Amino acid sequence: MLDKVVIANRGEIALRVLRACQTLGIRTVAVHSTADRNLKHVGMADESVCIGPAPAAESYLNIPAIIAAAEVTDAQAIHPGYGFLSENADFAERVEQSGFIFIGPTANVIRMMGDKVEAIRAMKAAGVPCVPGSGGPLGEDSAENAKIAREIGYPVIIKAAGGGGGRGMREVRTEAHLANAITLTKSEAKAAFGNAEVYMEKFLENPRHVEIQVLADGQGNAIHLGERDCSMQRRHQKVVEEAPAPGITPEQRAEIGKVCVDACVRIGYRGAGTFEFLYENGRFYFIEMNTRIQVEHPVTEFITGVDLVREQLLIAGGEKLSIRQSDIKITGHAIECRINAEDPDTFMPSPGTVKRFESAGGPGVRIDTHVYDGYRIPPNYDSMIGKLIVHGRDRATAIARMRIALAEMVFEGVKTNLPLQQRIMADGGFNAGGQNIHYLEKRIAEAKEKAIKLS
Ligand code: MV4
Repeated sequence: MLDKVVIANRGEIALRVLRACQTLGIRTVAVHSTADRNLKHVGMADESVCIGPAPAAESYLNIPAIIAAAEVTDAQAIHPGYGFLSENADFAERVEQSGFIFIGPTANVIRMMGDKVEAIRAMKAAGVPCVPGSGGPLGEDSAENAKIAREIGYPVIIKAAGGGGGRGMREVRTEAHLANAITLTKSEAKAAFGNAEVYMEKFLENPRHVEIQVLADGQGNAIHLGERDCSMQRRHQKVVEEAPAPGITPEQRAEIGKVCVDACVRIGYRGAGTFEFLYENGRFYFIEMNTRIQVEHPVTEFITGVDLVREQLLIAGGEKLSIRQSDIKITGHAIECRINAEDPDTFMPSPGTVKRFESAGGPGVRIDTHVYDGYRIPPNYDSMIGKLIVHGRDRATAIARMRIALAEMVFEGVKTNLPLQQRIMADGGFNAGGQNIHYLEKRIAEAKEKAIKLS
C-alpha cells in the first residue's frame, strides 16, 4: 500500500485524487503554481509545495520541480491526473528512474500509445477492430499513397502519428487533393509534435464517439467497466458524456469489452485506461488509447459503483485487481455535464472571482468541483471549473435530475456554460439519444443563425 502521494495536477481532479488518497489513509502532497495557492485541495493536503509561477510550462509541466517536490516530502508515488504530464512517457520514465512510482502504465506503454501508428499496430495484432487504413506510416511515393487511398476508398483522413485528440488531421475527398494534404499534414505534424510521420484511414462521416473503460493490474488481470458515449462535443472538447451508451446491447458491450481486456493483458497494461472507438452502423473502430484517468470517469463510477481513482492507487501500490469481470454490473444511467467558466454563446473564457457558489443536491447527484465562495479562477488554465454528474434508474430519470440540478447551481461573478447545458438537456435530439459527433456543433450553428435573423 502507498503511504504518501504527490498530486501533480490542479483543480477538480487534484481534489478527486486527494479524496481517494484520504479514503485509503494515504498522505497527500499538493504541488501548485503561485497562482494556485488558494486551491481547495492545497488547503486540505497534508503538505504542499509551490513548484513554480502561473504558466503551466513553468509549474505543472516542470518535471524537475515535481520530482524535487516528491524528494523533499519523502513521497512514494506521483499521480499525474489528466492533461499536463499525464501521458508524457518521458515524465513517467524520469519519475521511475528517480525511485518513485508513476501512478499509471509503464513509460514504454505510454510511449507506444502516444505514437498512434504503433498503437494501432499493437491493437490490430491483439484483435481489436480498427478503421480500415494504411496500417503504417505513409511514405514519399505519391503513386503508392494514391493506391492506398483508392483501396481504402474516399473519403480518407490523414492523421499525424504524434497527434491525437483531434490535433493534426486532414480529410481528403478526392485523389486530386491527396498528395498536397499529405505534404501539409506532415509539415504541420513536424512543427507541432516533432514527428512528421502520418498515416491514412477511411474517413467515417457520421460516427459516434464510444469509449471503453478498463482497469488492469499489470500482473495478468484486467477488466472492463463498460462504455461511455462522448459524442456531444464542440471543437474536440467534450461537453456532455454518458454511460451506458444509448443503444449498445449487453452482448455488444461484453464482446467489445472482452477484446479490450485481452488487449490489455497482451500489452502488459497497468492502471486505468480508455479505448477510444468510433461507432458507426453498429460497428466499433478503434482510434486511440488514453493511458490516464479521464475527465468523464465519474459516469462509469456511477453505473458500476467502482471508485476508479482508488483502484488506480491500489494497483500502483502493487495489489492485484480485487474486482472480477463477473462483479461488474451496469446499474441505471449516468450523465455528466462539464461546467466551464466561459460565455455560453461565444465560448470565450471568463476567468475571475466566483462571488457566490451554490451547489446542487438530491438523489443521484454528484458535483466534482474545487470552486468555493470567493474562489478566484486564474486565467492561466483550462476553463473547466467543475462537473455535474447525475445517476438515475434510466436515461430519462438521469436527464430529469440533470435539468433540476443545473437549475439549482449558481456561479455568481463569472459567466458559465450552464445555459448551454440547460439547452442541451431540453433538446429533442439529445433526449432521443445516440446522436453523432457532429450533432452539437450543428445545433449550435443553427441556434446562432436564428439569433442573427431575430436581431
Ligand atoms: C476520425 C474521424 C472520422 N474518421 N477518424 C478526432 C479526434 C481524434 N481522437 C480522432 N478524431 C476523429 N477521427 C476517422 N477515420 C472523426 C474524428 C472526429 C471526432 C472523433 C471523436 C470525437 C469528436 C470528433 C470530432 C471531429 C472529428
